[in-house]
Amino acid sequence: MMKKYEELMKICLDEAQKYRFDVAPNPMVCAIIYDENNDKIISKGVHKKYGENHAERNAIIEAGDVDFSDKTLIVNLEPCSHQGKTPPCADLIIEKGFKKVVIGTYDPNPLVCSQGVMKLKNAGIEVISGVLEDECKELNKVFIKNVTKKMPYVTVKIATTFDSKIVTAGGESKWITGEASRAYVQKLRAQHFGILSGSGTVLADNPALTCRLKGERSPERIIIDRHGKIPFDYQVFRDDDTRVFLATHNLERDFPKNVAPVEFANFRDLFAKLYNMGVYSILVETGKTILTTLVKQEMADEIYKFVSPKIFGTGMDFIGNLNVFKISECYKLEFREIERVEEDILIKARFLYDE
Ligand code: AOF
Ligand code: ZN
Repeated sequence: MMKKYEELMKICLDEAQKYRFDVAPNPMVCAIIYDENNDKIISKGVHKKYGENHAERNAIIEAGDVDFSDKTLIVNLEPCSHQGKTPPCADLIIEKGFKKVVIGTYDPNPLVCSQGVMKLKNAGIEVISGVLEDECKELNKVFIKNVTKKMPYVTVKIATTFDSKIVTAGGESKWITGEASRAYVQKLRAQHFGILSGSGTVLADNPALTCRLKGERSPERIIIDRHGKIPFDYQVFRDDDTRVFLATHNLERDFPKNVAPVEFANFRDLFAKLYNMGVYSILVETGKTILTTLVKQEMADEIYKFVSPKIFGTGMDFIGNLNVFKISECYKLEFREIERVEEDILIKARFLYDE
């Protein structure tokens, strides 16, 4: 049966992710009601919009007038136990008399946090947890950070040579990685709420920082420009219905109406402010200086490093001085995945910080 649960959980993950931007800062959740005796899916329910029905409730409504007493509910997140904008799913599941509940991962929301499972178990429902747990956590990594830290989830994207260089000794940086890697970055942009870049990169390349994939949404732009050096006719400031946050200390300018200046003390302060304005995840695409500061301030959650099979020898390293003199002082990561992207390799790694 475990293989079957995994197969159904995959369907949940697939369905849930379609509503990433509509449900935020809530998690992406899908529930399936399954008849084990007849190997049949009875119904599917998805959490589709923040403030509206949770996945379990939608699956139950969709099932209609059914006897639930021999049915299994599969859901990628622990059913909630609290009264939020909607009533507790665990209570509804108990009321309907389900036989079994299969969950992917526990809900880290301090208001739920394994109390949903406890309620179900106390009511005599069999609970199986941890089905495709890693995948379920990965899907909702932004929610997990949001609900536990009230901060956006921050992913740094870098493209380097095999010897971790980002610029040649002669000052060239285009292009280090291949076309497939650059197309992959477009997909990443579409999945993030915000994209962050700095004045160095913007002044050098005048990038648009949009997602150029058809039908996909572009992230909101966050530009770090402490001294207000970037002219407002640069591409990042154009008015295209996407909010632009300008992180700056120079408030003396007349800002275009689509540009919101944000004063900040450090990255923690800036990110907390952005979180409160609905920027729940950020893709950082900057140069060495900002990346170094970000890592020093322990504000990056994850790094996506595209490595191209080229060697520059001398040139600019992707990261600068972190004041690490002893190995025991180094910044630590955990490798999560390695993917081949045509001629390049993508390494996904998570930062490990002491709590
Ligand atoms: C579930 N199923 O589909 C979702 C859950 O304000 P509310 O009522 O929408 O509650 C939001 C919280 O409920 C959210 O922070 C998370 O802990 C949980 N989300 N739970 O059982 C769902 N979206
Ligand atoms: Zn719920």
